[in-house]
Amino acid sequence: MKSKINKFQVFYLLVILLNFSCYATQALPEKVKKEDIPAIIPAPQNVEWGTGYYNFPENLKVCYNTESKNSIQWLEKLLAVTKTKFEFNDGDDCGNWKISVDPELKEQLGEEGYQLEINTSGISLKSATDAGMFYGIQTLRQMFPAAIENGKVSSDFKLRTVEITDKPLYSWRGSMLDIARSFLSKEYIKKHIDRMALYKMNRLHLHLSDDQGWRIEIKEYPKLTEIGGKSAVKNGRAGYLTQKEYIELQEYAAKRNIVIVPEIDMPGHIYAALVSYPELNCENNKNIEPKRAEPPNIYEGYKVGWTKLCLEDPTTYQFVDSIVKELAEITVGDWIHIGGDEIEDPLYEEFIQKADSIVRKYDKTAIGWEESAKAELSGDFVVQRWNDQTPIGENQKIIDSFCKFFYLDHGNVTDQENTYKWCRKEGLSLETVYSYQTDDKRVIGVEAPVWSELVISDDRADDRLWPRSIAVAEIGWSKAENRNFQDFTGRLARHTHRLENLGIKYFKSPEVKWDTTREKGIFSEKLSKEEDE
Ligand code: TNX
Repeated sequence: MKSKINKFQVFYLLVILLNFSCYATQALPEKVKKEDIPAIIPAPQNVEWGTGYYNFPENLKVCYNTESKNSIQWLEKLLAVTKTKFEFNDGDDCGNWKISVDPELKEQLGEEGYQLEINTSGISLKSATDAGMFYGIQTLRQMFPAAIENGKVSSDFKLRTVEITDKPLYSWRGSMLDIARSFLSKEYIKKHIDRMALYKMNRLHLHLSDDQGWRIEIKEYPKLTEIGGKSAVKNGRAGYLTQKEYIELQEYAAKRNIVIVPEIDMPGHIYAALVSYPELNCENNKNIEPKRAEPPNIYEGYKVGWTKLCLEDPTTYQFVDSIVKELAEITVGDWIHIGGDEIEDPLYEEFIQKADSIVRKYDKTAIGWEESAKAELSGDFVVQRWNDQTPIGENQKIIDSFCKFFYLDHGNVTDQENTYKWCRKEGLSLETVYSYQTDDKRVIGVEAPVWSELVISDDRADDRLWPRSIAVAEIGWSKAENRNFQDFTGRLARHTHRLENLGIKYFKSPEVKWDTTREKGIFSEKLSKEEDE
């Protein structure tokens, strides 16, 4: 039989297909409004929403393959807060939810990607790794009613059909907590890890030492915490993590695909160590203004750049070696951050090179603030860029933390109380943070620091971190062409109850139409169409 399709029809079909693929990431089926589809943050790379629904069942059979065994605990956790009865079975064809981790998908989905398909009869979730599966489950979590975040929900909800293929733009999607100026407890840090995980962030940098305090137990130098752990910035909190607590935090983080990156800030920002071990002062005290560090004179001020290790004294390097050695022994991640910011010294470059080789000796990779790039660095050294004043080698890896986009100790709005504004006088609005973009090929990701000279309570930390960290998460995960501030704030508004149910004391950024109208809880994510009825 002769084909009924002529070449014009083929041409039109091609035009339609091409158009469709160009807009596939934003495509919505006809008559479906944005408000009617789940608000996924960060925006996935590729989504095709359908028009149908999968009715969440009262009884559910989940079928998983052996490789996904580690990850299914997260799905169990999610299902446990619904009233659905569920059962998990190892096999290929034992239910209409299919979970599979398949290393062969690595080429397509990378280390952290996943594929989620919801059709009218069930769900399929695939990834090449545990991390990818974890993120697929986080996406699914954001499709469930917000009430799951703090209580049980009835099973009477439905999920829109969809096909998602998603993976991150950057491998480094970081948050930094300065627990040196003012301490944050292990419990707070765990909560922070949970919140980061919901938004697919994967690096938690802990700034563990500074002039005002030393926050990690070092067995060879016990006075670092006995003396240096007892001080803090004015009105801030003292304290420290024992090695046991640090390890516990790391394990908690690792389960959620988050690597803890410890920083010992050297050779500057070091008063707390000098006062704990005054023998680290230079003989002539030239490493410190105005006078030698000696107990009981702790430092609780705000000035930076006025202390340093004694760089001409060989014992300094024994100290650095011991600290890095102990830290490397208890750190599972690949990186140790050596600080390196804000000092002048003729021996600075030599110090950075020596510290870098000590870090490498203990099988870790060094990270340093951008000033480190003044020294000739080893190829693996990662530079954390904060003010773009230091030229960085062509092949060096970079984490972007530009203060004008990412220093969350700056105000959410202009002149917010208890915030700095030295880097951007009008503060860092949500839109400012969101507007960061680069085509610098050396950049492996982004990280937003919360310095804590003025962030001296949990509530303040929440206020500075949220919702701006969610913007950081989207910048780190979603490709620039999938990002749009208006669309982002629209989705964020629909996370209002989720954030509240998680107990986050977030700043109510005026750029977001926070959802104050809808009742909190079970039906907060009900489809708008149904609400109109
Ligand atoms: C800069 S930039 C610092 C911190 C301060 C912060 C205050 C950099 C690596 N260090 O020592 O806490 O400004 O905003």
